[in-house]
Amino acid sequence: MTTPRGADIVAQTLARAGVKQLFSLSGNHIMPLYDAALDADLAITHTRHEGAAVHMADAWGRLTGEPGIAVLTGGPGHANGVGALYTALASESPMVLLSGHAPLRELGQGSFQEMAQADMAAPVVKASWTSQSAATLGDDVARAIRVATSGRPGPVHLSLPFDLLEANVDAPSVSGAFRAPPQRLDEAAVDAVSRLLAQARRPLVLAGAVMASDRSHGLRERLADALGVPVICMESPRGLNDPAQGTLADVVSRADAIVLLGKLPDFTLRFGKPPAIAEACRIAVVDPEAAVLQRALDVLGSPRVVLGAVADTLAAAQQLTDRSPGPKADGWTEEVEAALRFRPPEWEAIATRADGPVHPVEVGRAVQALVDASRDPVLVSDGGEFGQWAQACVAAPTRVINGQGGSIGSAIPFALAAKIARPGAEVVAMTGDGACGFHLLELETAVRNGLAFVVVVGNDACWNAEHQIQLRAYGKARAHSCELAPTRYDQVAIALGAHGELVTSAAGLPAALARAAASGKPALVNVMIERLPAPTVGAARSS
Ligand SMILES: Cc1ncc(C[n+]2csc(CCOP(=O)(O)OP(=O)(O)O)c2C)c(N)n1
Ligand SMILES: [Mg+2]
Repeated sequence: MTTPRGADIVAQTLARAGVKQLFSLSGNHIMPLYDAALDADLAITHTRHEGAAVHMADAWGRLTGEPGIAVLTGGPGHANGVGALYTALASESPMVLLSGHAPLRELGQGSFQEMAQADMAAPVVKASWTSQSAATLGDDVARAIRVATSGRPGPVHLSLPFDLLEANVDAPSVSGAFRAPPQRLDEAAVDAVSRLLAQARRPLVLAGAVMASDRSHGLRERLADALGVPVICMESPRGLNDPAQGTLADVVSRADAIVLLGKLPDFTLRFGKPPAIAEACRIAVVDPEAAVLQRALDVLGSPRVVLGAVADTLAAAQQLTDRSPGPKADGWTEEVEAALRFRPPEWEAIATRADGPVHPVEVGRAVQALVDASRDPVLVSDGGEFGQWAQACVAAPTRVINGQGGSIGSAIPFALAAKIARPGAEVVAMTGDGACGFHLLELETAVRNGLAFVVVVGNDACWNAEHQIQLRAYGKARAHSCELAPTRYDQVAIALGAHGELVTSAAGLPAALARAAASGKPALVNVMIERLPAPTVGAARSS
């Protein structure tokens, strides 16, 4: 056998870790990796923008629990991908960004596309570094995967200098595990958390993104059943005002005991200040990071925080499920479930004129029908006000949303990755017209790779979320520069080889969605919608 190159070590280490799929945009610095991918049997989905490749790796991480791998070229390619890492970080998604890099031997001499790549990625990843030796490239890759998947999962960046990828390696190091053992809650803490919940009258468990029903493989429901306590996963930058969670703010403000299970006490909880969380509420914080426990004490105040313990979210949830004293049955859980399900009753009566722009609730209704008719539906949601309507109106067992980072533009890459991860799934992405433009050309990637999914664009010809801020903050006369053209994104889709539908009335929506789903291609349904502010479900109930 010939002596392997550094690039072969990287590719074979990925293969040993179980990786089969890379998301990439090519470039000089990473062509050795493309070559090595052949022998390591790694498929490459080649995107049209580096940000899309990172979003795809993010969606892969969330949907499979295995790290998504993005491979970008050095310098500007890397820089183009960095912004998308923030979405993965905020959604606790395990993924690794491998970027080509100027050769070590030329650093400081003005090498082609030389850039401080690790420094650039550092603020939006768990760990970021540049490999320093070809012999230890395998260790670096193993460490990147281990860090991405352990504790609070998240993105990791590793820069791979070109000279290391090309170097022949006689004795590669093969140490380094791909997984770290989970951090378990100590038994005294299991007892204390169980007792706190059992003694409370209105207890809640608020969990971070990894406890979403699909990502936790139903552990969220099992924990709630075992404890007899509502377990609520918070994934939205709207936080307590997430319109997909009804009147969540109301039940959280009334809770007398809260366990923050991998949930940061951040802006989404209004930093726990009363009345968001009552002054008298007792709070336990279970988190993979010791630093978060300290932050929770500072933010929430020591008398309210009765317990802090380090543990991985899923491990702790499983321990609490196994040890729970048995369900309580006092009506509180039912009350909370009803609050989360609550939507303003007047939404049911919403019906738009036969010829007018469609109300987002009607779009949601039609998409829900498609979701309900599917065996394995995956809902993707993105965009400003339309994204909020989508999440409030459509429920699906598996969701990939742009998430707490609140960064727009990821819908089409997410849909693509979802279809690769789950080939049998019916993937439906709902996105605003502004957000869909970020990565619209990835429809060509989908066509090229034979991936069929449906993108529903809520087209209000506007960056409406920002337009609404202008209306609220500065008044109608000063609302400017947020208009978009009422663009025929459906025709763009057709030009790219995808299926396209234009919908200008609610009546035409179900048939257009059905044709899109049956087209066997990536499909874009361009729905001209009413330009409305995002729903405020909690406020609707109290008014
Ligand atoms: C990467 C990024 N850029 C800008 C923003 C600010 N932003 C949030 S929503 C929004 C408007 C989105 O427009 P569209 O997708 O059409 O949704 P709409 O609000 O019109 O329903 C903008 C510009 C952001 N959140 N993320
Ligand atoms: Mg819009």
